Amino acid sequence: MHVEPKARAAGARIDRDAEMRLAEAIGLTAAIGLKVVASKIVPLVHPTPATLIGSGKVDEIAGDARAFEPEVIIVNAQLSPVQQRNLEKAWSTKVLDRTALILEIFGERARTREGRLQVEFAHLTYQRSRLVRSWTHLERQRGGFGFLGGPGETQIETDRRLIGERLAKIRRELEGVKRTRGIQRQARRRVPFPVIALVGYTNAGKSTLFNKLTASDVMAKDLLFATLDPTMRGLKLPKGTKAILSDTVGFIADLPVELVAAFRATLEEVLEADIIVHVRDASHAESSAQKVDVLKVLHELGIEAGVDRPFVEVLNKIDLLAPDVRSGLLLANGRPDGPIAASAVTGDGLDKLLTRFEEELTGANIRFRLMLPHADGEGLAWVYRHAQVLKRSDKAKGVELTLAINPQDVDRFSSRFSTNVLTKSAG
Ligand SMILES: Nc1nc2c(ncn2[C@@H]2O[C@H](COP(=O)(O)OP(=O)(O)O)[C@@H](O)[C@H]2O)c(=O)[nH]1
Ligand SMILES: [Mg+2]
Repeated sequence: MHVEPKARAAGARIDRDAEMRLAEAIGLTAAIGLKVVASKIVPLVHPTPATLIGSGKVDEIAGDARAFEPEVIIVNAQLSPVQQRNLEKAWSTKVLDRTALILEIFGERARTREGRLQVEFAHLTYQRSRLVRSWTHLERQRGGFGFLGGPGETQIETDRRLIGERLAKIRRELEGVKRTRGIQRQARRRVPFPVIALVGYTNAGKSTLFNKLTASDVMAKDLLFATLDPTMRGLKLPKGTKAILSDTVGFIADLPVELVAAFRATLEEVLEADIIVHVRDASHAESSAQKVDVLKVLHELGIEAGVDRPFVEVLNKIDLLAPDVRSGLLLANGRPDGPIAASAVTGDGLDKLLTRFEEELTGANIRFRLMLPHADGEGLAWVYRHAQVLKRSDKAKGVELTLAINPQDVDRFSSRFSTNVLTKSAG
């Protein structure tokens, strides 16, 4: 359910806003694996202290709750602890507000130690102020990350002192983690393939694109960690370059301020990416403003899109645009540094996108041409394991290969093959 304040709930454009916000909330709900059985927009004329929305609406939704018997009702607004409790009573259903929903998502997605601590911190701060019956149940049911483990929520409520102590401890740990962050990042095992990270607003189509690009790809099965982490999957590009595609939570409109640090922490993984892909909803009314937000946050994270690493902009959902606009955008797709217009649903433009990924990845590598004697089967095997074979021709003298090699592997390569190299060039 989305609650639309009256200040906004007037006029046709505003209706569209409310629809968009409801769509976003539904997307966020789906992101934590819940199935949405019903949704509605509730206009808010005067906020009611006890229940936020008016008693007529509370009754109406109580009827919906009896009809659909949901596990949880999500109110896309901030509820005070009292309002949450009253609504839970009126609807005989667990109630999550917007902050709780977003925290659930961040909790599932935070992977780095700093990320987990940031989310735990935000979660505990939130919990300290309210009854958490609904939530803890939800976590248990979905096998979520269950911050406090064993103790029941009544105990959590009655012992705020414990939460306070834990918060203080997290704060100290966070300071420690921040100090050593640089060292950890260097030490972290590099994924054996380049990583391509999808960023952008919620609902831009990141997950749809992620699934579409990796769906028919057998490589997903080859990679051990792919099965461990559902947001990373293998991807084989048109000429055979292998990469890992990584999905992210994405930006959320009107993010509650107390969640900003936790949100950033979920983007930590992006810092490691070799290519950053900004997925935009080209049909969205606020598409340009969203782009500015995304670039700003990336900048604040220390990522200079297009400067320190390749950056690709995707204008997604072009199937929703007028045919002439769509075909105009598709025509412009070939331009070297321009955006790629695409539709994750119809598949339009995705071939161009994959080609761009490959160009960006192989272009950053060092190229070698070399001649390997036919007898050097071991050398050939090494090459196929560690380099991208761009071209191969079998000649009488041996096998002539053109390779692209990751800069970090060049030393190893050079010492093994110094006598075989014919030419070397960048890019
Ligand atoms: N028409 C259309 N809908 C799309 C496209 N890509 C995604 N969607 C829809 O947009 C909504 C949000 O997509 P999702 O992938 O969950 O976005 P995410 O939040 O960025 O991961 C879903 O309802 C998708 O079906 C597209 O190219 N065209
Ligand atoms: Mg998604």
